[in-house]
Amino acid sequence: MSASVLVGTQWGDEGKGKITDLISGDFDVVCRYGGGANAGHTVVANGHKLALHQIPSGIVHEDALSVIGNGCIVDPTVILEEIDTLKAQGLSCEGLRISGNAHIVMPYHRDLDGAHEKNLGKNLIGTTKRGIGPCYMDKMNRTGLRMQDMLDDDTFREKLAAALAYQNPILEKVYGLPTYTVEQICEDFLPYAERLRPYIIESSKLLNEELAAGKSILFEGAQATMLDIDHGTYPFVTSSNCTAGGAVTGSGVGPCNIERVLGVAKAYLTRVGSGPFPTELDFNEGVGKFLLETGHEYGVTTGRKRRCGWYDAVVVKYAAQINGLTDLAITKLDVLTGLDTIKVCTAYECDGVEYDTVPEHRAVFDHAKPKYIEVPGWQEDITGCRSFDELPQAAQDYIKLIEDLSGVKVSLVAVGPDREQTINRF
Ligand code: 2SA
Ligand code: GDP
Ligand code: MG
Repeated sequence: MSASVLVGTQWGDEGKGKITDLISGDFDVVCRYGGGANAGHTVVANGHKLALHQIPSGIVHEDALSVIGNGCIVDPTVILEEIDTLKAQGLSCEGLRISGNAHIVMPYHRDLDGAHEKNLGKNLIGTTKRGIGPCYMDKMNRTGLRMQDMLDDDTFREKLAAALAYQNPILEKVYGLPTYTVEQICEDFLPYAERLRPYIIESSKLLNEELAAGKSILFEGAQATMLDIDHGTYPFVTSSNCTAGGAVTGSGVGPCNIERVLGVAKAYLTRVGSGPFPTELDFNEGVGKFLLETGHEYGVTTGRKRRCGWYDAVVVKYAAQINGLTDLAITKLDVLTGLDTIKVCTAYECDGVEYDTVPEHRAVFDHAKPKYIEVPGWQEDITGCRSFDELPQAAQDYIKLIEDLSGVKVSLVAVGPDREQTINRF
């Protein structure tokens, strides 16, 4: 019995899709445990580039099962588009399974997400506008619809009628938005249900049966530690538990099954959306612009420019604690090539007090000023390196510094987007 969790250690887009694809060949099942179509996980392999939002990145390995766990929320339009795209690329979706307990993202969730953001004005969260917050609100409020409600048309209509009796007044009276009728939504959703029905299963049962049969599971985290609803920079976070603990509640397997927790960290730092970011650089000039352009830092789901900054060792150390990391994968090391020197944040100064861990109180973290050390960069192209020894000394030292500051072994180093462009130190 063994399960591993792969989790983002920063503010997302660390390259979780690439690392999941790389290691998922070693697992029998790959399972997403949280988030929805807000995620954008890129896989580059065998000459194909895939941007996955809902479906686990393990889908590329056709003999593995790809499970969307109960902790996820599913947007039927996005997942059906994704299934079509995968099939058009010659990939079968026969291994796809969707938890009947996963909640459905409805059209009104998207409307409410957009309207709420608009109302927040300059304090907006900068969401992906994929209806994530409103859908999880409905889940917690016990007014949501679940994938299992799609198994029977009459049940779907009945649940939808109850949901609309609650949602329509909010849409109309709070936000001045158009309301929905049951028929209007059923016109689109009943055909969606028809297509999705074969994939809907009792996922916790399946996952536990797989474990009992000696099969291995990789839990693929979406978003990241600093975007976690409990442990991130609230309220500038997503609405799910992205951290390793979410793998347990978001899938229904016991915590003792989890043997390893692999944290993915970018060799620098990016963030999309609002919220504190102590090591942020101006992406219009200098190193900030260099990272944006060299790293192609644009959102996979929304196309937004990502905010860029220096590697923040305090954030990754915090992620090591919150997730119980056993290993780290450092990605995009190649993007730093060409810099004379590289800065690494090792502590914050917050209102005259030094912190070597992320302050949990927002009023403190909002004022965090980074304290840096500066280390030599390297000029050599490292995209062809396949062993640690092939890396220039300065790049090796940078990785060792990351290990020292996080207390976690760096077991993988990515030096390019392709599956092959990886140094394995496991
Ligand atoms: P939401 O939509 O309610 O989850 O947004 C809340 C915050 O969470 C951030 N968030 C993300 N951050 C990084 N990457 C994400 N996925 C896409 C990608 C993002 C994109 O892979 O590039 O395309 O813009 C993601 N999803 C949510 C979001 O920016 C808010 O700060
Ligand atoms: P995820 O959300 O964590 O899966 O990350 P994204 O897919 O949103 O963003 C990561 C981007 O970096 C994608 O375009 C990847 O193809 C790319 N990428 C991943 N690893 C590397 C790497 O080591 N070097 C470079 N240059 N690009 C990488
Ligand atoms: Mg992403």
